[in-house]
Amino acid sequence: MSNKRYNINLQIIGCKVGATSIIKRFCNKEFEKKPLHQDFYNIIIENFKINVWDHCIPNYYYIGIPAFILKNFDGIIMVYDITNIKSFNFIKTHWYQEYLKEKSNNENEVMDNKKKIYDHLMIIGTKSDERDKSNFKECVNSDAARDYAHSIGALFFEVSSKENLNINESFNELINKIKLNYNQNGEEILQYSIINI
Ligand SMILES: Nc1nc2c(ncn2[C@@H]2O[C@H](COP(=O)(O)OP(=O)(O)OP(=O)(O)O)[C@@H](O)[C@H]2O)c(=O)[nH]1
Ligand SMILES: [Mg+2]
Repeated sequence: MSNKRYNINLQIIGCKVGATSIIKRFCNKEFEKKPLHQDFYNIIIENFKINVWDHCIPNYYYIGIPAFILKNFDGIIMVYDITNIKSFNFIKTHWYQEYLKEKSNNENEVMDNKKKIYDHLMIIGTKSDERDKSNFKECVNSDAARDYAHSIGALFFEVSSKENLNINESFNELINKIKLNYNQNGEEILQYSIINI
């Protein structure tokens, strides 16, 4: 195993749903009722430094995702609140559509400039601890959400930052998938080779 350290950059996308709490639970092993915003967090796992970026754009719901957010990350995590059906639908109608648009732009750049393509998407439904308490409220159906995520090739987890449920499992699965792009020494394997014709 190499003694170098490699970066894995993840971007979390979520507004008023519990996104920052997920990162804090994973990187800082803590939960706060009102987490303060910080642009990025990290945690070292073996010879990888996992950087998780948390861009807080309050009017996501109105303007969509700025292109820069979807570029050049190894993994994108889209978060909804299981007690807020609108937040789940928004992933389907907006964020995933923006992701597809940027992904296709990025694919063209990859061919031109050998830039890395991000290909790893995970959808997380958070506040799973609220499901039993929220019988007064309709929650996002787990099976339907999982089916949707899998239909677009995304990993899917329901988690609770408050109760520390499934947080490590979800990140580990995403990170392990991303690591398949690295060889045994932790060096990145070029995903695309350019062929001149
Ligand atoms: N019950 C429960 N509450 C949670 C959980 N995660 C976050 N919360 C609460 O949800 C609220 C929003 O959490 P944040 O992590 O700040 O959410 P955010 O999506 O980063 O919000 P903004 O940065 O303001 O857009 C806070 O009051 C948290 O305490 C969870 O797993 N369970
Ligand atoms: Mg936040």
